[in-house]
Amino acid sequence: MLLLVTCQLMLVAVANDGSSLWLPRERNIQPSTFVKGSKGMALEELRNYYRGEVPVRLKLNRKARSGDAYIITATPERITLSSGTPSGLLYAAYDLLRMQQLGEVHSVESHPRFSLRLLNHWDNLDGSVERGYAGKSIWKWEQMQVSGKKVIMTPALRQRICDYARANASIGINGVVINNVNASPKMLSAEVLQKVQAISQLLEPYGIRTYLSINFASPKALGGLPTADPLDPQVRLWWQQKVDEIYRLMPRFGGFLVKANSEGQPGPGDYHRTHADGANMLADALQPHGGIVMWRCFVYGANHKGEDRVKQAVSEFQPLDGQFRQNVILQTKNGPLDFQPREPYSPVFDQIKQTPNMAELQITQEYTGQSRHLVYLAPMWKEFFSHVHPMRLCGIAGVANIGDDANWCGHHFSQANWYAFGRLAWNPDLSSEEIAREWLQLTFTKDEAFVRPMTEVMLASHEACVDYMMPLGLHHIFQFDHHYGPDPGGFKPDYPLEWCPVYYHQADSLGVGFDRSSTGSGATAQYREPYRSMYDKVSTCPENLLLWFHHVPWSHRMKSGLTLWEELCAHYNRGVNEVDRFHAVWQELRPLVLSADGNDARRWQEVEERLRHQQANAREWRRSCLDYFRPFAGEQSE
Ligand code: GCW
Repeated sequence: MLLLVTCQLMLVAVANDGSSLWLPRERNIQPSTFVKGSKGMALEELRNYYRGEVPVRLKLNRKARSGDAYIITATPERITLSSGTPSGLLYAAYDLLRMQQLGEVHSVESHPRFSLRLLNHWDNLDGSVERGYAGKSIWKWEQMQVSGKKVIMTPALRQRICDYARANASIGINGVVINNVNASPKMLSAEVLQKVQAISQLLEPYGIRTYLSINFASPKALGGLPTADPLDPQVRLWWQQKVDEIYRLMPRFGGFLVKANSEGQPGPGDYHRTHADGANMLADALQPHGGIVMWRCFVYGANHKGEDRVKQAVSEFQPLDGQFRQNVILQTKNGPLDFQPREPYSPVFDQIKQTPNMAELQITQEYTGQSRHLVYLAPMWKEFFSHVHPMRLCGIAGVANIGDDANWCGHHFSQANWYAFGRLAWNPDLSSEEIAREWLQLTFTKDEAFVRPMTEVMLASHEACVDYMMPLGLHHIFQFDHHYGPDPGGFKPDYPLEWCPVYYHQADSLGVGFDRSSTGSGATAQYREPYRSMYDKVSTCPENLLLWFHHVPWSHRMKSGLTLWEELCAHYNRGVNEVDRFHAVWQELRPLVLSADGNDARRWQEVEERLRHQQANAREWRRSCLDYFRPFAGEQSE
């Protein structure tokens, strides 16, 4: 009898696969009657998930001019949520639910620091995801059938998209670009646009606007015009009509994201026009509808071919500053190269003064272990904000790490990066630690014996990754194309030099590192003071960026007293030891993870396997890099 009962209980306890993210897991069987007030998604969410007995009132004050800001007033008798917008109320509702989950409800006044808090999906129409490590795209185009003016979607797809919208809204994300910046012209076909409309209708109740990446050659590729020249009247008319068509379908459509004349994508340069000509043409079409253009500064290898790659964005865009329409925003990656484990900030943020700037961060871990390594990115993003003050940005975009894997992000701990991105986009003053603690408590357990050591692991994980991959400012020594493992000797004569690792470390018998100082490529001159002078000299350059800016002799004495070579070895060793330590902590915490809600064996095991893999990878990085650099440094193998 006892055995039977135990078996039944085990059947009931379905393995936690991570699909519920950080959100409350238990829905009320009967919607809560304690919640009253203005209708909408906030009311629905609280009815379903609020479990307290203190009555909650939702007040929508349309006269308030504070956008999505909200106030929660909590007294022992009543909790009042108020905002000027329905989405503000929704954010307040999620804040209340979060406090409920964390076990302490208090009064709050909150407002978002950035008005644009966007995810950028690099999802393709064929279901693949560029740099996606969590399965296929969540937009299942084939599960949407267009029938006349209607789109019929499978219930599973509809549910997944709503869950996705809900997760985003719970952390304040208010817009999504749903397709890859390497955009197919087909994205703007009538049929696909109808499907986009169906998606946007599911996102909208959660305060999320839809945006699209466009292919600049669409008038030619899709519209059959002989040119896509932005100054051609027919081309301009084509875009105008396309934009009008989009807004007829989606009156709250957000606008376009554009990658032009970069890595083979078409752009205004194909017609000897500038980026401003291209952006302004689109801006003119979008302006009557209130739409925006986010024009990417990730441009190299075109007009400034041959120049140090990290200088090219400033060379290209700085002369155009002041020529863009008001509804154009320049979107720039945090660093001047390409989402490396550590980069200095991009000097575009210093040099573009008259055009609004947005920062692009990469949540998907293309260069930080993909979905195999536990690397918590909040500390890296905070480092960026410490140089580029959030006040200088009007928005922030994160390249999504979301796919159709059950747990959304491949690695259970990669969910923390999605979460941290949203929380920082709302409030960049939150500390990495606060966010990690919060996420761990919501996602695993509130037990301090678990939260404390795992917070520490998360906080140490980014620096560990830098140490075992590319310490002291080394960069881009990844294997070609997939960018996963190490290849410090990588060189392919048929590839652009700026894709080859050897171009970036410049190792020789004298030293290692890329001289970007005033005696080298002069990239340091693109920075504002005090950074310009600081980065320019070996003696003042922060050691964690030394080899980014300087070619340094192997015998150079570091602050520790070690030679450069010895210091390099010490960092690689530290990185490996750190991952070993993370694994040991995770093993020790097994009983706590498992007892959290009795069904967490699966998540524990999946993280365990990935940590073992990370350990092996960290060793591989150390071996491969030190073996490669050793002969240059004139050292004998051990
Ligand atoms: O990081 C590089 C990636 C490309 C990506 C490109 C970009 C979408 O390797 O896959 O393309 O940057 O940001 O445009």
